[in-house]
Amino acid sequence: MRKQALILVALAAAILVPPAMAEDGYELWLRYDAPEAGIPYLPADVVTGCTAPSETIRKSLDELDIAFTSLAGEKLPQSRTAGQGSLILASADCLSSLPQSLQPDVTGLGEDGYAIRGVSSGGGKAILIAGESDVGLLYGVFDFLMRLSRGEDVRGLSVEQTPAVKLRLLNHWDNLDRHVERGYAGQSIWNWHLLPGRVDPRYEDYAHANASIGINGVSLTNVNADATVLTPQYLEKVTALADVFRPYGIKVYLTARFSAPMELGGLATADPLDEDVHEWWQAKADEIYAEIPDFGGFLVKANSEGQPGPQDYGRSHAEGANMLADALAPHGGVVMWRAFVYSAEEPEDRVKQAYTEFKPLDGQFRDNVIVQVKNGPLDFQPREPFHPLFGAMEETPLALELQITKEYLGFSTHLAYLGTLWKEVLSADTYAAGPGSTVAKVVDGELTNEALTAMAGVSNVGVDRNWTGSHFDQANWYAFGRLAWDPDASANAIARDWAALTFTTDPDVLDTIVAMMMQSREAVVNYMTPLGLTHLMGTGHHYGPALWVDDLDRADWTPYYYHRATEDAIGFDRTETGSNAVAQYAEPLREKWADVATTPDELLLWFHRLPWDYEMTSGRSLWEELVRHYDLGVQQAEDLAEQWQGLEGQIDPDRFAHVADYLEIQKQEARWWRDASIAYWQSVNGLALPEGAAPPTHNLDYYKSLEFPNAPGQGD
Ligand code: GCW
Repeated sequence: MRKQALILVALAAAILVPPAMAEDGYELWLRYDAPEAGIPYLPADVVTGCTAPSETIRKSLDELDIAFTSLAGEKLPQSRTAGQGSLILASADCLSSLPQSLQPDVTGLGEDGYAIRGVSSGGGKAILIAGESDVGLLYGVFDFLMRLSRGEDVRGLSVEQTPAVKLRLLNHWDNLDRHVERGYAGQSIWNWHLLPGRVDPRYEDYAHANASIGINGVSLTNVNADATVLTPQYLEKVTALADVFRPYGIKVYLTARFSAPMELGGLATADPLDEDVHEWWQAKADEIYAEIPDFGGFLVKANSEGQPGPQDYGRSHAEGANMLADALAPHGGVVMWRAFVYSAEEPEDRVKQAYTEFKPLDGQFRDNVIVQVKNGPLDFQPREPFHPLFGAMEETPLALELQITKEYLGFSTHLAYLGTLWKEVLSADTYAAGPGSTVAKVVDGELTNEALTAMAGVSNVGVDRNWTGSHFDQANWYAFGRLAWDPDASANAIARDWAALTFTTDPDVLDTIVAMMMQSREAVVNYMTPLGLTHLMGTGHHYGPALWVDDLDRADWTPYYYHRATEDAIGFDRTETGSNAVAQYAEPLREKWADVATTPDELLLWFHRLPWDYEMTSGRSLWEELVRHYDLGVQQAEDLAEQWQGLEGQIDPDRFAHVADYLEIQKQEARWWRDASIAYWQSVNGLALPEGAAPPTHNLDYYKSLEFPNAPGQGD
């Protein structure tokens, strides 16, 4: 009887006590897992200087509750007066209830800046987190909590942070039907059909994650825009999202389809110089701001890849952008006008066209226009030189657009930490105003003294439980925020911080994970597009190799356009004897890249067309060097998988297995890229494989026969 009762009790307990939740990545870098050695400091209580806390301050207090419950097992008590060991929160609007001696000077921190420092209180020490604005304070709270959960001893801390870039945006390429162009993490998180009736709690979790890394703007919709989002029916939905984001300091932006006045307003034209068109946009802006007073503005892709634009009416990009800017100006909104323009009819080298188009417009844009330029002149490739517009526009603010989603770097399955790619761009010297004129200094406005500065990242977020499709792709979202805040931050340090927050603070495990991340992007370059090759991916979906494609309607969408391989030579001549794209760069870069001898190997075939037997600095022929890079890439992919296997038991099992499966896919696809590339090059150059190199697993026809009609993330 007694035994039966015990069994019953055990059964009831099993039913009632839920099993510990497995880690699934939903918490991102905000798991607030206690560090191995415990948190080094536990505040006695929390004190705010607010008499009536704003919603943002309340979010800061909530965050402390969430974090300390997890880190220390209980919330911090809230006190009215600061004493020894207190954690004091203060912002300009949240000072008055603090004693005079503890009221910090928060001026000069900037609108989003914050300080964290030790102060004397109650005869002992306390920690003060101060922001000029409430959002600055929120950022400070996140920073403090993330330091604690990485195991940092925060007691002696003296931090002062002001973001280098004013607008730090995610750009979603999400369609209204929830398909995400170039999205590899499932459908769009915006459930337009159910909004505004159902405001999914995930929207707040998303805003929370963004705020934790300083992101302060979100463009909700695809740049291949649908005017429908500007209808009253959809604006109501947008308003619901803006309301969720506001306490987190995040503004909403929309993509504006240039032909909207015709599609929605019934006008006969969308000519930016037409009075009715101007009035239509003005009324639309007024309508939006009536509901969303802090609306950020419009992001526009015009006259590119089939999108309508001012050139349809013989007007310039500046005339188009200015018309929208005038509509937004009375409300303080900005226009982010994309420079990703190129046309199939235009015989000029595609990588030159944006510069050719925009350089003459320098100085013609309104003050609230920022021209948004991709990191490279082609299209988010594994490696490109920096875009020549950086440094070339002295009177126009330029935003840097990066792609967080990995359209050209193996979708979500390949591990490719983009921190290193982005740092390569940010630290590239444009020489625009002499040595040291880095892209970072253009982007943070220092070089040309711009007040309007911005960085945008094409989002990799979808409805997948782990948000980004793969666990490691969360690092790219995180790194984007960190670099938009501080372009001088190191890719290595960011990787380490992310890994410590995401997986574990064990230093040996961290060493392995960071080493994997730091080599991952170069591995992708090696097995996909080494030595300056570019854009060799499958047509449309961009999945896998398709080097042989040379017969599309648009030549500039074919891999052949970029590699131009013949029996004798390979590469795109961008020197004076070719397209002369080098002339778009300042000296001494122009001269350096025009000369094959001074062009670095990694950009060689981007700028030069060379015979297969060209002797490289290594002493090997170009062909041998190419094959060596493919082999190296495959080896690196294998190493990644192996390094991860070595962590078994030190990472929670579900995430460990998920990552391991993806690394296995990457390994196989790296080999596929190498084999298909070599098989194709051999069919063109007729050369034997260098000694020791393995023949491709299959023949070229096999690789050509592969089709992927349902590859994710395709455009229209
Ligand atoms: O990389 C290309 C993508 C398109 C995208 C375009 C752009 C949104 O293949 O899908 O369109 O860039 O940046 O506008």
